[in-house]
Amino acid sequence: MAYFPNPLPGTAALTDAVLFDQLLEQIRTARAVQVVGHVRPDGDCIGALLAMHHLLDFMGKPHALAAEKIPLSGYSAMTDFSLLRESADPALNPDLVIFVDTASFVRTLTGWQCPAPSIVIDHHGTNPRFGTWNWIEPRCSATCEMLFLLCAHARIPFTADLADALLVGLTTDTGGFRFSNTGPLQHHIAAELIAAGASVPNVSRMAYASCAPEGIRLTGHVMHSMELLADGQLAWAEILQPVYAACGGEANAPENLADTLRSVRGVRVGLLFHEIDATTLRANFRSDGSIDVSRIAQEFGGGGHPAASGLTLTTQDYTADRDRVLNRVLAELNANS
Ligand SMILES: [Mn+2]
Repeated sequence: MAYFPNPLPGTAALTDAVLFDQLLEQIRTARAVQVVGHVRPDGDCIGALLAMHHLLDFMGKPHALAAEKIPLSGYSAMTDFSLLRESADPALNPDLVIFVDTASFVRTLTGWQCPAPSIVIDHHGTNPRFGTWNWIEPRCSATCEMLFLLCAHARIPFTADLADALLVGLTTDTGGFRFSNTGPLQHHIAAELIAAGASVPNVSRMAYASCAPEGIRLTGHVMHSMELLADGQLAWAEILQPVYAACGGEANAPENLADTLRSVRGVRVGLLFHEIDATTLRANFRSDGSIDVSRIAQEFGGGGHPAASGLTLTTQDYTADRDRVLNRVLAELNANS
């Protein structure tokens, strides 16, 4: 098993030894820990939940893992994926809660009250720091990158399972090491994780080659129905209820479907709308970096990263609210042309 006693190049600036020791002390002195991720957990969130599971196992702490609406995905092949639950464990009686990759408390568990002091570990710059202890690091590409730093600091042995979990998050939140959040450090960490036993083919298959057939049809629909505005700087599409109904619902939609829209030449913002049901509109934003889409999402109650963000609206009029968001993006493009 691998240890990382020597800091990798670039980790020193991201490693706050005082804070890390404080967080580890809270875990060490806890009796039982509930770990919570965000609704519809993505690869980074599922990787972070399972990485926390391995860390807590190593520290001998009883724990439970929860996130709502876990999608049907290739991640189910990960070791101990079956430990994930859609709600908090009522029998655990935790005295510490750890939130991973959760940009806000409303994106956690419906109707649940946090029963204990909490640690928030997240890389979304829009995070309001809703925990008792907050480690928010927008310079990290993934929450799994943060957990790599924490585990390395704690001298946790990097088993193949832990390395796999962290590599899933690092791979998916960097878009397969293609996004602007990818630098030398992300490649260094990936190299260390692979050396520790992470499987690149398994991670790639789970993240990119486990799509439901209906998910490919949804991708085709988005590609086919895409519309361009603002002289080709904005590419947008929508998945309306009948399309979702025909394709088995949102659970079949591939993660990062909106990236497809951003990939068109000359596009600065890709915007994908989902008509989830009669009163729910969801939107995903992707930017080339020239527009901070996390600020726009935040204006509508959402959040995320400058180049990748999202929002969920309760709506009485889907089309009117969709156009409100579209016009807001068009205004931003005009103001920054
Ligand atoms: Mn993330």
